[in-house]
Amino acid sequence: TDKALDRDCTTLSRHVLQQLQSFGPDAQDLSALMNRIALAGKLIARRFSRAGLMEDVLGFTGEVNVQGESVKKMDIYANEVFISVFKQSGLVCRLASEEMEKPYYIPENCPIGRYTLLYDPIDGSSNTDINLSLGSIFSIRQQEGEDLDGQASDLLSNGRKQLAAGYILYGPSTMLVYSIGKGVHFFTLDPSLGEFILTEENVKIPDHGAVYSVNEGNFWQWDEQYREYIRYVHRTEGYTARYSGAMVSDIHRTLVQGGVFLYPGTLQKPEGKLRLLYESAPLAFLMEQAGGRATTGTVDILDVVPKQLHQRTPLIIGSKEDVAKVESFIQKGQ
Ligand code: P6P
Repeated sequence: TDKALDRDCTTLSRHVLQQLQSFGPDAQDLSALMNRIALAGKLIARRFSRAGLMEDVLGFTGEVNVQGESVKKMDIYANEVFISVFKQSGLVCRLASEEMEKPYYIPENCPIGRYTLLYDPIDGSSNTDINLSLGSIFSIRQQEGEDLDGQASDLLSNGRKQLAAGYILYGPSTMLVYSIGKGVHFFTLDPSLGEFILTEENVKIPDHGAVYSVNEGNFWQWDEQYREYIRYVHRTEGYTARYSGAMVSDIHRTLVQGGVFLYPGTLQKPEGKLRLLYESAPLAFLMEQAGGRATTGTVDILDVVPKQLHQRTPLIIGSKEDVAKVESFIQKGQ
């Protein structure tokens, strides 16, 4: 049959089923789950595409979230999209989100051993009102135990427990990138079909890239060893800087072109700004699947066991040679 036609028929759900042949009955569930994530992505992408044309999409709500950050209307809308999409799914027992202090329970979905979705509904929401790219980040885990106290303490485990992880990038095109532990795969939304179509399979990050991605506005907030690394890339031929303000965009560029993204701890936030369970761990899962690395600077991100749901972490992520270069400055500084 026609190659282009074959490709247009490689939808996300078909790809997940192909990936999961050895998973048995779980394959159907995870395929259905990924389809619900795709639906959430389509709903959010549609809203963004009309943001300037509709009332009540852009701007702030006037609220402050559990992170102490001012909440954008799109943060709330996107959070509610994920809840609504999964309430009817029959697949997910709990939703843990950056926008909610406690997980959202869906008891009617909850035979033991079902899935939990951890997500950042809109990552980089500072880009909402200026029409720059941003993303949603998701991570899927299997519930362990009965969570009778409603504290979801089984989620406080390392990132290697993730069954699947990925992001949706709302950019010039809307892309969904995911892994279920069998490589990293890119899908692009074809609005005329309303489907995410496979555009790249088994993506591997280059071992080195020219780009370092960090907010240099924090330069004097960092420990000296990070300043030493920045002085090194400033004076060494072949490096250039890119920083978008939305981690999903910066991570996607890093995945495609190579390089390193870093958000070190600062004087105000020694533990870093980025959250572990629904930002750094899912992206670390993807990056390792693509042959890259992700570390706090001293420990692999996927080995960190959080003490609380919204725990933050320093993050250095990208090509293994470039991550190692940053680590070498950290080790020198210790
Ligand atoms: P800063 C967005 O708020 C975010 O969580 C990431 O998407 C982004 O990389 C980072 O924070 C930007 O933070 O302090 O550089 O503005």
